[in-house]
Amino acid sequence: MSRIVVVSNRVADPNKPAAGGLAVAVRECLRRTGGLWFGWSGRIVERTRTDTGHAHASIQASGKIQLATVDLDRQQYETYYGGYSNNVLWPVFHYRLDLAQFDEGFAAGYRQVNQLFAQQLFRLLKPDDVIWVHDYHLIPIAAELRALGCENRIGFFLHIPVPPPLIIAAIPEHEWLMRSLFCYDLVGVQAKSDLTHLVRYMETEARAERPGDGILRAFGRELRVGAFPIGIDVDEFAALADARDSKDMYATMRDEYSRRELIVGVDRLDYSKGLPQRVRAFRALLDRYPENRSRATLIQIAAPSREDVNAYDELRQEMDSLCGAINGDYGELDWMPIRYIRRSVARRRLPGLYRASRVAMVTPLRDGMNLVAKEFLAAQDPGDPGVLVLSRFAGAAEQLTEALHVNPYDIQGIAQAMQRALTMPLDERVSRHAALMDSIRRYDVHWWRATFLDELQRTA
Ligand code: ADQ
Repeated sequence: MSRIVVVSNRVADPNKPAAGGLAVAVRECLRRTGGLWFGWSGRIVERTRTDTGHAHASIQASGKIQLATVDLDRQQYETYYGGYSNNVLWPVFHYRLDLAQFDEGFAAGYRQVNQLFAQQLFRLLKPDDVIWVHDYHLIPIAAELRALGCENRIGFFLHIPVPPPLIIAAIPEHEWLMRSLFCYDLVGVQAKSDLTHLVRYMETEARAERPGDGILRAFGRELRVGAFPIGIDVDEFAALADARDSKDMYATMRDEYSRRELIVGVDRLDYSKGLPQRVRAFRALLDRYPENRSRATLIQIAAPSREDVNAYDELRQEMDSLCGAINGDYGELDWMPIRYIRRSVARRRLPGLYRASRVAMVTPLRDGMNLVAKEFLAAQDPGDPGVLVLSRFAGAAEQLTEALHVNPYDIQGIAQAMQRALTMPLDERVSRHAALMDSIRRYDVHWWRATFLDELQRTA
């Protein structure tokens, strides 16, 4: 069997609990088959311009998995990662052209780091390796590998949404990115709506032909495309829910909030996650349905990320002020309406928090998938489950049709859905949860890995 080579921006230690969705999924994939995981070490080192191209990846073994990592210097980090990845591709792909900072220096740094990664990786490849590249940081790496003579199968999975064609076309380098995509054998996206946008983009901007279903032809190459919605490891998450840390968390929460209904939100502190809208909706809930005062508590966990990006600083200030105002206006000596915690919660404790909550708010303005929605469901007691309120603009909405769907911009609509969730009868909660569990079990992370890799193996 071919060796699997996973390439992602960051490489995580497979022995430590993984924080993000991508890290969880990749670790799970490599643990089964073994293989090589290549990417940035997360270190920023001092380096002169002249020696950047010659640095070798450092290699470490972790069980059946080999980890190959490359350091970046400050300028590379600021242009490739902070600049092009987080200030161009992330906002544009989340429909936020207003936040994009198109800067030639960012584009140059992005290209240079992708070239550097390709050079380092190429040295480590064997002829029958199957290469699986992840996410927007690395779109051009296949083109760089092909330029070096790499003929391996290369697949690409995009974890974030794909916006409509004219939004992508606003990126000054979009044609170059599109040509780079055609150097892959398979490009996977999360949702059907993403696939529709991607195909339309390639037809209109590259005049791609469609010789068959899921096949695009342009620039003398044939590319397969498909939607592969990412899932979670349901059994692993359920086992976490039954373990000590989670049970302790559950007991603490139930003890602390014995007279309250908990509404929970767990996100990265990111403008795509719809956090201010959610907090405003909670305020509307207290206004419109006053029976929730002294009764409902919103626990919002928001892990800081990309703190050096300006838009994140503004979001942080907005959240501080919104949450402070609600607690000031509505709080009682024995009741704080919002517990806003700007930190991450250890993964092993998360299921306990989810299980103690009556409602989960997953209301991103745009999201590739959103794994928190699936994790919340997996952590519930099937006999007395909580209710998921889900943005119709999360990729997960296509699959999780029995959740309460909301428009994340509609504050009153979200407040109504919160109220409906808080008052939903047990039999309805149970039947919705059972249907949702069927879906996340069927399309779990094992399904995702196997389907993508099978499809990649089938490419010519
Ligand atoms: P993210 O934007 O990071 O991922 P999401 O899928 O919701 O979004 O979360 C990823 C993981 O991080 C989950 O396992 C979650 O439990 C964890 N997490 C998030 N916030 C946390 C917090 N405050 N404390 C502790 N853990 C937290 C990107 C895309 C998504 C896509 C994933 C996977 O933006 O759309 O679902 O990749 O493809």
